[in-house]
Amino acid sequence: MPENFKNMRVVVVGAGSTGQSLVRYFHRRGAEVALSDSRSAERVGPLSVPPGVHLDMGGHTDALFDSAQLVAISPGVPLSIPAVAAARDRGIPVWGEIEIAYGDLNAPIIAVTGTNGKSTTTTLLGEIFRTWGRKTFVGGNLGIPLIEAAEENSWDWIVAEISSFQLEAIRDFRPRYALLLNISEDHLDRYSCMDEYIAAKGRMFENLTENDVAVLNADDPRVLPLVDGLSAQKVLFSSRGALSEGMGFSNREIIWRHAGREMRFPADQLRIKGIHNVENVMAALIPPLLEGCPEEVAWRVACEFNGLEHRMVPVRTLDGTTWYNDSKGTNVGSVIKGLEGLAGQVTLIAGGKDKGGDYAPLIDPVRERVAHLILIGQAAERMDRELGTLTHTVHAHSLEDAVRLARELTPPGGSVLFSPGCSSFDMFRNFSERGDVYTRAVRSLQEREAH
Ligand code: UMA
Ligand code: ADP
Repeated sequence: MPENFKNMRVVVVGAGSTGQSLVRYFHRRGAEVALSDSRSAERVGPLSVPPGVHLDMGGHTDALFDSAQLVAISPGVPLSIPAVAAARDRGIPVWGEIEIAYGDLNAPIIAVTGTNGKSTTTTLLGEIFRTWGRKTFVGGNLGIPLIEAAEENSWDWIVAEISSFQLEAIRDFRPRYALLLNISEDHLDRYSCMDEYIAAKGRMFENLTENDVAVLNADDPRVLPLVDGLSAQKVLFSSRGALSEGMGFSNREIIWRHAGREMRFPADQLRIKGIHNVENVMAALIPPLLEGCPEEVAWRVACEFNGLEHRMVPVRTLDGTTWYNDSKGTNVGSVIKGLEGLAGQVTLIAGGKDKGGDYAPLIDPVRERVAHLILIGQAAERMDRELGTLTHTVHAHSLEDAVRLARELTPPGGSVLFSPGCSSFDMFRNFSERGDVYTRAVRSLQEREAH
């Protein structure tokens, strides 16, 4: 049952895309809405909110939170900031946008979380359900806030990418399908330790019942312990072999065994490459196949899926060197997968805003696969200390400079991989702006003159 928000005093925290969607949502439902942001109005910039909404910019005013009946929080705002922590202490409900959307949405939700592969898997799932003729909303952490789905509440399915930040402020959120792709180090600038990050991810399962399905990566040692004792049906996927029940991978075939039936799909037909993408495809096939989507439809859509921008995209081949854009590689786990997907020696451009994680898992891949390491951004010094002795390492003062250096250093036949392992916010607005800058710099390189 949707809450009745009429005349309720609601404070929305964070004036990004989530906050603005929340303001519009509550305003339409007759609430008395205020929007609070730590940044000044000037820095926040133009807002797409109705006139008459009270704006509390340049800090979070305690008195406003004191009188609130509900605080609706954006994912980028930690629950620990003083104004929010005080509201919680006084018993004022603090809900995230996911929770508020859940209370209103009529359609079943397929929620996708994990450290890497969420956007790829979410998008592919959406494509499969739409091609199957189901009216499907696709959004969440991917871009369009989930709360926007409530405006046209006539969906057959909702496919939502869900981040750990969003899960921190749920109460009843209960997806029909909960997919957990993998867990590796990330966001340790927000969480005090890895256990705290894992616990946030684990909250996706807390309201599941025996009528719901958890789709889980059987190969990841952090995944299964998280769902111990879960009453929901568990469906596993593994890229390390066929499973007697579930989705497996063997001899380049994806093998689905369920309820006494077997289906086989040749992975070489997929356009998206790499074992990590086989995992994403396996996870994305499970909900539609369980829901009765014809296997030819699901598999055709998976095969025709081109992947998303800024994820291991071959930008061009120039003088025998292929340049890859993996600007969305924002943690160590995704850099490792990026390197694994390339043959031969690689020039790696990495760095950006450090997230407090451990670079040690990169030691072996860098030693074995990276001929030249080119470092950019705030993290460059730390990465140099922890990885710089393993291979030839240089610093670049901009991404364009890094591209220029990579051109000089990489012999024909090699690969240049831009997979930063860090977030972009030290030098760019977001990962896509960063990827665009890289792509432009690579495209503007001139061919060497033939001798
Ligand atoms: N702010 C405060 N007080 C604070 C901290 C922040 O007022 O103490 C304000 C900031 O000044 C800013 C606003 O909060 O104006 C930003 O809120 P937000 O960071 O939640 O940004 P949104 O634009 O609402 O974007 C969020 C997600 N951002 C984060 O989780 C950080 C987007 O994911 C998501 O696409 C969007 O909601 C729609 O669901 C981005 C992301 O980086 C892409 N996600 C992380 C990731 O993928 O690794 C989790
Ligand atoms: P997310 O939304 O979780 O950040 P994306 O689909 O956008 O995931 O992919 C982000 C990065 O992670 C890409 O750069 C890609 O190379 C890498 N990646 C994608 N899928 C996986 C996976 N299943 N396991 C590990 N790395 C992955």
